[in-house]
Amino acid sequence: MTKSALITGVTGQDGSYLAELLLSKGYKVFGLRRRTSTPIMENVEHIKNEIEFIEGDLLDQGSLISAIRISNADEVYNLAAQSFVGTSWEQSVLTGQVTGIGVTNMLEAVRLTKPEARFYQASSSEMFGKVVETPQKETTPFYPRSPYGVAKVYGHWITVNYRESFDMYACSGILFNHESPRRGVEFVTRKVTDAAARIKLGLEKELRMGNLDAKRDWGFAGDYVKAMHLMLQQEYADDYVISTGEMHTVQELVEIAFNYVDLNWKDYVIVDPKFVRPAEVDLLLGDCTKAKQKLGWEQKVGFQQLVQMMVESDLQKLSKYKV
Ligand code: NAP
Ligand code: G4F
Repeated sequence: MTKSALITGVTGQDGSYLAELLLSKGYKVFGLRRRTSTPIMENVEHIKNEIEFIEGDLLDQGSLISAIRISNADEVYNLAAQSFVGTSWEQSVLTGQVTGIGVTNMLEAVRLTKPEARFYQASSSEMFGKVVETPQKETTPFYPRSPYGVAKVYGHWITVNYRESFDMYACSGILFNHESPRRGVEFVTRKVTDAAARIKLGLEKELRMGNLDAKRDWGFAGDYVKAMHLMLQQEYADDYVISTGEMHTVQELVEIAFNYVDLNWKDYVIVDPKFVRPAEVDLLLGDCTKAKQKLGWEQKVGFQQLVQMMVESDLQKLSKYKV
């Protein structure tokens, strides 16, 4: 029988890759989309006729109940969030409402409407924040360092709580940073690859950055959505860290991107305090042994290949504007 899935955040980076994956597996895919004055469809333009869109918002309980009713989803992937850490200091209340309470709104919609549906929550390595052990795994205590991280900790624990209280099949994927050509341009990887391409094409002269010493465990979004799907195909619901197990600095990211377009990054990059955060997460490094052993998940795309893929994509997108 055809399975159906509801994806919140379908227009985002992960939502679009997950929709592609589920469509390729024969799912009927429903996507929760916010009403916007101008549609934001770039990431799903190529599959928009295969997805059934339902208008709704994580802050509007009625629309979530309707979405579960309309989709009759066997699997619900809650990917929607105010997902940019930087903005979470400027819009801390909204971030708490959407990224935190929004998870309870979604869980309640499932519990009241189709409690047997399987539920995936997009938890984050940002919950580890000021890390208390390295590498970080499922049992590592959380120490969030931003309003976003705090909201994600709430979303994580409410998911565990619904699993334990109502016997729902609810999983949290604790995903480390994952990127792609579909990443929003405010995130550091895409900001750098977009700028390297612009500078190469004569469209920009410099790149203003924050903390170049921050270290992250960066993977490819296309690999990571496979883990989300695998988590909902197990006998029991559980939580899993998904990561590459490799850490790189922001400076290494900059070097790879600028080298790819034959430029010396030192000639263009300026450190600007405007992009330094009120509280920084200095390093994140994941240990995904559990996911490898229990889900059989593994990453395919390495860091250098990922950065080069993103620069190449930005060069292609921008080449028509070359001066
Ligand atoms: P993204 O590209 O920023 O996508 C976020 C999605 O959420 C967009 O579709 C956005 O819709 C939607 N959204 C925002 N507010 C909403 C609301 N109030 N109601 C309904 N939809 C709303 O994020 P992503 O990188 O794909 O990440 C997916 C999820 O994984 C997020 O929860 C993120 O926090 C989490 N996560 C991401 C990473 C990572 O490295 N990418 C790592 C760990 C966890 P619009 O298009 O209308 O803005
Ligand atoms: O790319 P970022 O903005 O990602 P961040 O803060 O790690 O959050 C991302 O990953 C989380 C998983 O750990 C997700 F949950 C979250 O939704 C999001 O997808 O910044 C990465 C690092 C930070 O240390 C930041 O301070 O890069 C540093 N950085 C240095 N200069 C910069 C910049 N970040 C941005 N965005 N812009 C800069 O100019």
